[in-house]
Amino acid sequence: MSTAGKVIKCKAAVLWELKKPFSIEEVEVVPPKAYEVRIKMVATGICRSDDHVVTGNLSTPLPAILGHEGAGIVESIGEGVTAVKPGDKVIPLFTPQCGRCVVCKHPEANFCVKNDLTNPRGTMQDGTTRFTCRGKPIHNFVSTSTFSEYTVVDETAVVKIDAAAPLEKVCLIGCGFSTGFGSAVKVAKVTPGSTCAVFGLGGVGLSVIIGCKAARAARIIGVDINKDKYAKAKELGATECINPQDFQKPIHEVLTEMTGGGVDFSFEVIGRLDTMAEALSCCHEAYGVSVIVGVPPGSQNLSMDPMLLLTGRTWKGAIFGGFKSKDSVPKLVADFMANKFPLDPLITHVLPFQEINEGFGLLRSGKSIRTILTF
Ligand code: CND
Ligand code: ZN
Ligand code: ZN
Repeated sequence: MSTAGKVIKCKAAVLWELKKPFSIEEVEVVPPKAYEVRIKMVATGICRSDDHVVTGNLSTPLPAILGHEGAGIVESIGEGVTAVKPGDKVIPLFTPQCGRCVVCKHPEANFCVKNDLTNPRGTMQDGTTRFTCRGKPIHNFVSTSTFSEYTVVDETAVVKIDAAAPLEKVCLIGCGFSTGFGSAVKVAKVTPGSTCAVFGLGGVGLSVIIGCKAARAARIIGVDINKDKYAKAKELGATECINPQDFQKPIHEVLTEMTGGGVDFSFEVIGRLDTMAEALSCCHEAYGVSVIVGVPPGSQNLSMDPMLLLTGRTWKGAIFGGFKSKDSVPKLVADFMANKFPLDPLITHVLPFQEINEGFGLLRSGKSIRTILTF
């Protein structure tokens, strides 16, 4: 029996309050309005950005259904939707691509003005939400809300992918993989023979390493306080790994000495102000490029010595690896299908969706890289 045009009752993980576990609830998901798409989720990864919402580091209106790294199948479409049809395999896009705004028209930029990150409303483009639970409206999260059996997204925030793609793997292309990989190949533009330092060896940091290796960097130094992360980092291309806690001096001094003056490219993939400063300082004073990938704690500032930039360093940052989402995601899926990069090493755990709190526990304890929740 078709569900198109009807309210769907299904399970979703609702975050009612900060610093509380997710609550698996029955929610109502209303049909998509014009230019919207309702998706049956098949798999979703757990990214640290979702946890940043739980801790309060990343602000978004609550109660909300989080999750931004998913893949699913279109259940129904609203009026006027042309980009996808029921049955299509799709990836929701937490950075939309409307195709019409000044950012979408810019050849390099990807942070479409329709994003819900800078001033999050936690709604669809029309300012309302498609979820209710126990009679209350429940907010969306960054245009995606993948921690639900069904979700509704704007047509600008979803893209069709190869019908043969394994959704329980390519969901990582919805955030972690693309964010890390693009930060190396598109934002930093890592060059052959270069030296790179990657701060933070989680799912996103390891994807930076995959990107540095693909760009044929000669030396890739992983930096993490959890030594359990080193084996996987080396498997994916790190040539050495170091722990800041093993040294008496700041890690940027250690890296500057190890590399005879500083690395070519550094990446902060943790989300801390101190490591952002260390990553900037460890790149070469005359030509180093440092990229902020980690999401910093909200409303905190970092003071820095402008001399660090005056001598020639470049300091950048990007959302979603600088990729224009609609243009890039289907190509990245095709590249994965053509074995151009791996995703399997990033997946350490697979759990049924109902065990979402266990999945977050694995992330917080440093035991997982990516946990995939399956529906
Ligand atoms: P995850 O928590 O898996 O990895 C972070 C790693 O950093 C872990 O291996 C930690 O052991 C390590 N770490 C923690 N503290 C320190 C420290 N002081 N020094 C060295 N290492 C440390 O996170 P993830 O890989 O899922 O995400 C990484 C960051 O990227 C996080 O801040 C997340 O919010 C952000 C992000 C950004 C974007 C984007 O579009 N820019 C998209 N998604 C996630
Ligand atoms: Zn746009
Ligand atoms: Zn993410």
